Parts: sequence; C-alpha cells; structure tokens
Amino acid sequence: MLNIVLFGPPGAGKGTQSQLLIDKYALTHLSTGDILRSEIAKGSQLGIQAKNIMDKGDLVPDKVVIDMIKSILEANPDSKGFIFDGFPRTTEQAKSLDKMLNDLNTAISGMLSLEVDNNELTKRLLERGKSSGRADDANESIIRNRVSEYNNKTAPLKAYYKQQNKLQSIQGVGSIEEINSKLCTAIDKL
Ligand code: B4P
Repeated sequence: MLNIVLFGPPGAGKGTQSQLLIDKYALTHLSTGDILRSEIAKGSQLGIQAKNIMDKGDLVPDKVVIDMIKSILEANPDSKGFIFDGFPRTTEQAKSLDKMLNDLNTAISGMLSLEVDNNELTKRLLERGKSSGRADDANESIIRNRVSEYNNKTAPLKAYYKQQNKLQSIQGVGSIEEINSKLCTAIDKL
C-alpha cells in the first residue's frame, strides 16, 4: 500500500493537492476537515460538538478524529493506499495512526510537508473566506489561532516522522501545477 501523510499549516494547499494526487495514484482521500464539515452539514451530534471548536480555529479532540479514521480504514480493506490530509495533527493522533496501520500490516510510506510562510497562508485563507462561508477563514484573529495551534501541536510531528526517516519538505509557494509536480516526483521515489 502507498500511504501518504500530506502535511502543512492551515491553507498550505493540502486539500487542493490531495484532489490532484488521488486521481493520479488512485488512492483513498481521507480529509478529517472534510469529514468534520460534512458532519456539521448533516447536523449530527458529532458535527454539533465539532462546530464550536472548529469555528474558533481550535483542534477537535483526538478521540473524535481517531475514531473517525479507524472506521474509514476498516471500511476500505481493498484500498491501494490512503492520502491522509489534515491528519495526524497531534502526537497522539500520529501514534494511533501507526498502530492502526500496523494492525492492517501496513505503514506510512512518507510524509510530504508543504512549506508556506505565514503571510501567504493568511492571504490565501482570507481570500477563500470571501466565498467559502467558513467561519474559520473569516477573520485574521481566528486564522492566527489556527496557525498557533499548528505551531504548538502539529509542527512537532515533523520531528516524529523525521526520526522514522519519512519526512520530505516541499516548497508550497508557486503555481498549483508546479507544486503538484514536485509532490509527484517525491511520491514516485517512495
Ligand atoms: P482542514 O480542513 O484540514 O483545512 P485547512 O487547514 O484549512 O487547509 P488546507 O491546507 O487543506 O488548505 P487548502 O488546500 O484548502 O482543517 C480545518 C479545521 O478542522 C481545523 O482547524 C480543525 O479545527 C479541524 N480538524 C481537521 N482535522 C483535524 C484533526 N486531525 N484533529 C483535530 N482537528 C482537526 O488551501 C487553502 C486555500 O489556498 C484555498 O483557497 C486554495 O485555493 C488556496 N491555494 C492552494 N494552493 C495554492 C497555491 N499554490 N497558490 C495560491 N493559492 C493556493
């Protein structure tokens, strides 16, 4: 199986690039952000619980997202592999993911980390906020909180995967096609 963690701060282009990669490599796309937003849209108990947290730009509790991932992994036993987009975001999530994949006799093949500076991230998210209707893209202080959650809780995962020799950093500023081509070059070597 080809299992890729597509990593980066909010607005780095994880969702954008995942769409291109799943078509090319026929992988299953697993975006915790998309799943949570669809739960909010359905008005489920989980969605109601997640909405307040996401609107502030905080991270949803680990147990909630880990259980979501577990059920999707179990529901796709014949997948050629997964693109994990926006997951893991904490060390606890990363450790659980390693365990879940190990139980399925597979592992993460590589972590591709999109590197984008803070000014560019803020610009992209504010731009998307004009049309997305997403509360977490609506103003600069919420975006700053998301970036700070990333720096405190998520960025340390780079060291976690580096220790396993799985981290590759990719420059995430440039055209979507240029960045996609760099990601494909890295994936083809995995
Ligand atoms: P996510 O849905 O994961 O989203 P994201 O951080 O906004 O961004 P992404 O990097 O995918 O950005 P995109 O490609 O869309 O998270 C949202 C929230 O969900 C979190 O804050 C948290 O509350 C919760 N959550 C999700 N997963 C969780 C987890 N595992 N644990 C706990 N909580 C969790 O790109 C952004 C914009 O940039 C787009 O408008 C795009 O068009 C533009 N763009 C992309 N590439 C570009 C380029 N090369 N040049 C210019 N613009 C570009």
